[in-house]
Amino acid sequence: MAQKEMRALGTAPHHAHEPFMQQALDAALQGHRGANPLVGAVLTDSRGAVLSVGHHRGAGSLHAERDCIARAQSSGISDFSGTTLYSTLEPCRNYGRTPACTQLIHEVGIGQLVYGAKDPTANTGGADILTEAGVSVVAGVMAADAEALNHRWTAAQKQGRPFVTVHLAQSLDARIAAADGTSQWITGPESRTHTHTIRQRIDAILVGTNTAQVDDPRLTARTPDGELAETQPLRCVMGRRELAPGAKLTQGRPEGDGWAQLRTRDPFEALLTLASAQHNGFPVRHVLVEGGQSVLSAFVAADLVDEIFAYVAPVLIGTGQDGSARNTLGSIGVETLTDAPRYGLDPADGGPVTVMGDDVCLHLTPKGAQ
Ligand code: AOF
Ligand code: ZN
Repeated sequence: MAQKEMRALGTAPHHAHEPFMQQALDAALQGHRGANPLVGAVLTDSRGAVLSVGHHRGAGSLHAERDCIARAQSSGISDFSGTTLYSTLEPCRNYGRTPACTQLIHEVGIGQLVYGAKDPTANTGGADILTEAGVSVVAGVMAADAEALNHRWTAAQKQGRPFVTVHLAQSLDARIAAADGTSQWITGPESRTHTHTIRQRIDAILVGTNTAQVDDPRLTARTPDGELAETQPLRCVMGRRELAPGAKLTQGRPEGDGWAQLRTRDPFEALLTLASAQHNGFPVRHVLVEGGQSVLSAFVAADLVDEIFAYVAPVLIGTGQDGSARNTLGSIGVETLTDAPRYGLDPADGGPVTVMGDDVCLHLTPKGAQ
């Protein structure tokens, strides 16, 4: 009976797999964007009942397939022979920060693999290995949705650069300071706490030399009580101007010891330099750009923004009496509205709109991505 049902599911048309793949896509959205893609997985038994659901929680944590299999195991399942594993991404073949999923899928004896998008990196080939190992493989189920999910991550991979998350903290009228330069604090403590959780999961944080001089930020990841978090990003400043001696981001250490200066105004060049740098034993694959105006504008103008967290505070600043204003962005090369880059609401990682204390956090990703 079970054998017969297995055969029936094994030859099922693509659309019969779609509800499970949709569930895996929904699970993937619970992860966060960055060094690794969003990936979700669902395990079903031979009758099509869902046994477990998993997702990837960012670089260094279990891949979605491992998470899903581990959850099934902890609910007492040990015989995987009649099961089908749905994964939004082709299972990885290589040992990266974590062991290869392909190997585990084979080891536990999963009968069938159904996946959405092919891994766009050199880590592809896992599906072929599994086919050779006797696992029945169905490729490309809801592939367009699975690819759209990581559209910008894939673009970053193809360009050989880190994924870029941008942080904007501004007044309702898109100001980052008042006429006299006062800027602390426009957004409230809840927004700043959220920023610090992001600082903990990135590889590098980047500001311009002007911000380094004017604000003298520490660029560390801190807990709400001000303690240093366990993992710290590489602190980076971009631009040619030399840092003031004693700038806080250096922590009094020599360049290369926890901080770096990228002596360029070209954001792509800065990213390529970072891509070949290591931090905490791994390549830099996720950068948080925090400001200021000229660095943010350069990244936007070069279409190098993959994700935005925009913290908007309900405060109006206007201009100085002379009309001067300190805005989030300067020129981004847009002279006519049709050229203005548009962003879509990002359903991943907490969703597109979150109230944080008195502020609203908008989570956005360029149009074309999901
Ligand atoms: C999967 N499932 O959930 C993810 C995959 O450094 P690692 O070990 O985390 O490996 C990262 C690479 O693995 C990443 O570049 C991509 O090719 C793949 N991501 N693969 O099977 C997952 N996140
Ligand atoms: Zn994997």
